[in-house]
Amino acid sequence: MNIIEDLTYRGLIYAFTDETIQEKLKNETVTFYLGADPTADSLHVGHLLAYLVARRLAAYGHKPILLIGGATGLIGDPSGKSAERNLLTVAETLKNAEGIKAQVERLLPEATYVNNYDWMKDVKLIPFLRDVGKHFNLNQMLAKDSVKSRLETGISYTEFTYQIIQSVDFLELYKKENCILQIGGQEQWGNITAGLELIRKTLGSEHQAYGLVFPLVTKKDGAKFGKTAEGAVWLDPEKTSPYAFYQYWMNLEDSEALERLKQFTDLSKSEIDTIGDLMVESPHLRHAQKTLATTLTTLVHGDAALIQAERITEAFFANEIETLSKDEMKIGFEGVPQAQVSGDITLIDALIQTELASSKRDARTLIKQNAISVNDAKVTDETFELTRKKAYHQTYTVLRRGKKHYGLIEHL
Ligand code: 383
Repeated sequence: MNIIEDLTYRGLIYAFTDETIQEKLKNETVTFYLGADPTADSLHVGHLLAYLVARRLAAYGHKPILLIGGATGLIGDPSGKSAERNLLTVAETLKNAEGIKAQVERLLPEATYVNNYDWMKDVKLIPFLRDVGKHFNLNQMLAKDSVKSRLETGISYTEFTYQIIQSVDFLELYKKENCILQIGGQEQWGNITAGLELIRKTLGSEHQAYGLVFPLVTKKDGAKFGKTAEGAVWLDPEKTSPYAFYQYWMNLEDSEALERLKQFTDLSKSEIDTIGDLMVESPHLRHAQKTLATTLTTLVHGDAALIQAERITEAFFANEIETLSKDEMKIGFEGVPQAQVSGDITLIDALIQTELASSKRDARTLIKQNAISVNDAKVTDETFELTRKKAYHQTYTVLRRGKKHYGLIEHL
């Protein structure tokens, strides 16, 4: 498979600005760039896809430049956003940029890193308007999706200007690094094509640069990819634990998991086909989900984090929660209804506080029906007390209603 066939197989091509870049990607070494704005302190799995596309291009011999938008992060990209963003302070963006860079470096250590703040910070208004602004046609700027879609609801001059700044970046990297290709998600199309035009208008029509955008990852049911009930799936282990990250992939539907294997792993078509066959033979083993979870947890968080995520998963599966360390329990019960109590508490109150029962009466009925376990032992005594002494690590008591509904009491 050549790179174009490979990207096509994986569903990673939404559009090229000009098909001739396909030949260059097949036959030459192309310097390309991908940008991200430090508008949050971490990337999420949506960004991960973009960096994996960059990695794929790099694996075929192309040269990646990864841009951190120190300047653009201060402005706010309106692309794909339905409302104006709040401005971040310079200090916030700098801090975010550091976190993001560390995450990306893990994925693409060999790439060249640049920050557009370096060339944007000294730009002077009058030369900017004369040298750059003159090349931008207002009608074309207004016609970009990012702007057009906001004309009714409102867009500030600040965000309206964003496309010009991203264009200046492309021009800068084209001139300095011979970077001829910019990649991004499909919503970046308007910004990328604005850059191509600026390059042509500034340097002359023989200066061709290109864009490649990949489709936004969508789920069949229309739900947003990369979100759990608790919010985005982040790459920062403090925001989404490696265990929660692992679980995210483990819990995908079969058909979605097979699609994600193409997009998010380096497995070949025949390897993915084999996994597809195994999914038919023994779907309960969740081959696709497991491959995704192990590969991506290792890639993003490392081997030790994978081992821990697997240990927690296994302990829950085998009902051996008592084998987990205190930290692992905390991680494993994230997102489960929890209550903190000082010292001891009655089982009935504990069931109510963890929302496993809606009232005392409900709690009593559940206990009588044999539906409640405490630290994995069935309890039928309505007067049962949960004591700190008997808690795991003298801290956690695990409540369970039926097979699957957990609650956690943390004894302070
Ligand atoms: C800034 C300056 C440039 C080139 C690009 C940029 C960033 C760009 C942007 N990208 C998104 C982001 O930062 O806003 N204007 O969150 C996301 N990207 C990538 C990909 C994606 C896009 O970082 O579709 C998802 O991850 O393009 O939403 O000179």
